[in-house]
Amino acid sequence: MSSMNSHLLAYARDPEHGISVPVTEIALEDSPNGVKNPPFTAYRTAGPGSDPVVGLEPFRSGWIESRGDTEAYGGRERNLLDDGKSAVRRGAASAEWKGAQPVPRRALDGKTVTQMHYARQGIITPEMRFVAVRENCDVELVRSEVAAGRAIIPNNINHPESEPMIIGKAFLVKINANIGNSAVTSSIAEEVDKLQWAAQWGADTVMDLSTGDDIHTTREWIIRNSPVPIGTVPIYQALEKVNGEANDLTWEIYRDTVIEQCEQGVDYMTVHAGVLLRYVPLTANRVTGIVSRGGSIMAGWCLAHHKESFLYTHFDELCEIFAKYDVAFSLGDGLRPGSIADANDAAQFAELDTLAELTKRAWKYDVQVMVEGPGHIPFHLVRENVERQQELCDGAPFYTLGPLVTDIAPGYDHITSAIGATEIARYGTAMLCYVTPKEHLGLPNKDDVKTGVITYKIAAHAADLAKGHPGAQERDDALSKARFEFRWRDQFALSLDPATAESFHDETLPAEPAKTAHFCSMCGPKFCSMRLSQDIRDQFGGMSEQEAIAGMEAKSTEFRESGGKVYLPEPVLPRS
Ligand code: IRN
Ligand code: FE2
Repeated sequence: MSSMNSHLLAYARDPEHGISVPVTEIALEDSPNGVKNPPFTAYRTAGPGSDPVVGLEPFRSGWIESRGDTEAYGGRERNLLDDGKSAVRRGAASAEWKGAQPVPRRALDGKTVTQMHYARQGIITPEMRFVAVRENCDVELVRSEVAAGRAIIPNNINHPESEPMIIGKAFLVKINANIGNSAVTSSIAEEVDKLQWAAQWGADTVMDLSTGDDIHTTREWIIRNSPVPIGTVPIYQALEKVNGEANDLTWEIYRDTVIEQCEQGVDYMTVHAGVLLRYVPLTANRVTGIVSRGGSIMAGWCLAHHKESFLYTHFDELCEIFAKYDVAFSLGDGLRPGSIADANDAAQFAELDTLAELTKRAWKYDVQVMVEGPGHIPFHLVRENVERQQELCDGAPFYTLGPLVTDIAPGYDHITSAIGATEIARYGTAMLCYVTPKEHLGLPNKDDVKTGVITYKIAAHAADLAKGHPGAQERDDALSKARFEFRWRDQFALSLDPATAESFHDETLPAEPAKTAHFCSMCGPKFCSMRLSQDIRDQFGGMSEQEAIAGMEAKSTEFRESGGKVYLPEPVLPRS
């Protein structure tokens, strides 16, 4: 039996309010002394699962409609350009799509439908209750953190399939996985598969960074199948609409792209509105210049037109749009450092000042905000980043890309960045954007996505432990107990990647009896510290000190008389 089979879909409930939250229940074996181990309940990002061509059930629709502050409408005519390339109409989910074609909703005139708006009125929404069950915390903590802007619940009213989750430093540290096709690779089905794969391994949100053809349809399928919030960078699609000519971008093209994505159900959008014209020269002497894609598009536009960025000058209109759908800002760090040499420089911190100003502007509209951060930062300069952001942005959630603490290990940048990510999360970063082993080298494949997600689960969890987050240690304790009791299957099942743990174990000891054996092949049967300490407990438990000393002397004599060898040959196990 594989240890993954002991992972079951179950529900944690708030019956009084009719809330059911999918969780993963991990069945455990009995301890050797016969004591039962109750199943372990783990936070679940994978949702209930869906057929890609049908999508998930829009279970939040009733919550949204019953508030009476939204209307269904036909959707914007999105035949934006005459070249036909960007024409997008309703029903664009493609011929193979078998699910319902959702009709977009928006706030009624004069209404704001953001979770921040409700929270500030003292209203507790079902979304907040869902989050409280998930986080195992008081719903008032959820409401008050959202009201204060210190946490966000990204859930566009047009993504009713998504399970509400919260990003904020008072809660579990979250991770984001980036997926997306480029012009040459992967199909729609492959992208949906990547989404489900990332969510299965623990991505709390997924960003669709698709460029190239079918961008609208790919995103439609991803959203309809996504139990986690979906983020995008709309400037990428806007750039496609002007055939890659950054200079041809206009506010109108950008705005229409944003509305198109709001109607589809994108939950948060990266907006690089802090790249101001006067900051661009600050990057001139950098080792790696501007490494952000969105940042370089906007810097190029500002220079070409010698004008302030339209994202900055039209920011209030963006806030009005986001307030109608409950889309959250992820204020992009377009001037983040792309090398150790450029860390914490004038350009980076100038942009952060502007992101702080924009955070407060968005809050005036009750629009939810998180702030993006770096990048490449040496370890000793990491902490300053989050402390500065928290101070300037009045506690708005920080969302960082790593940071990588060295530049010298391409191929291993999931590791160089997880080191920085752990440190930055420990001091209050709320969400970590994963980095895969392919960073700087190529488009990640499925294996890279999994490696990135697991690596970042480790970073996020290590930070939860360091923060003393309530309950964070329960899984460590359950796994360690299983390890000490030689419940190998439970040890695999409780691990972040059961299949890998089990296969590594089985590489040397594949036989079924080894799944309960009191040793593994690392130290062998006679030199297993866990086994020895269990023997000690068995022999000396309940003894007086003198009895114990006498017992140990007897053991030491036995050890010397038997030849005094630490390494003895491994016994041969029967093969199954
Ligand atoms: C996160 C923090 N800083 C940047 N990120 C992510 O990087 C961002 O959310 C997006 O997924 C990705 C690419 O952003 P650029 O290169 O366009 O800035
Ligand atoms: Fe980089």
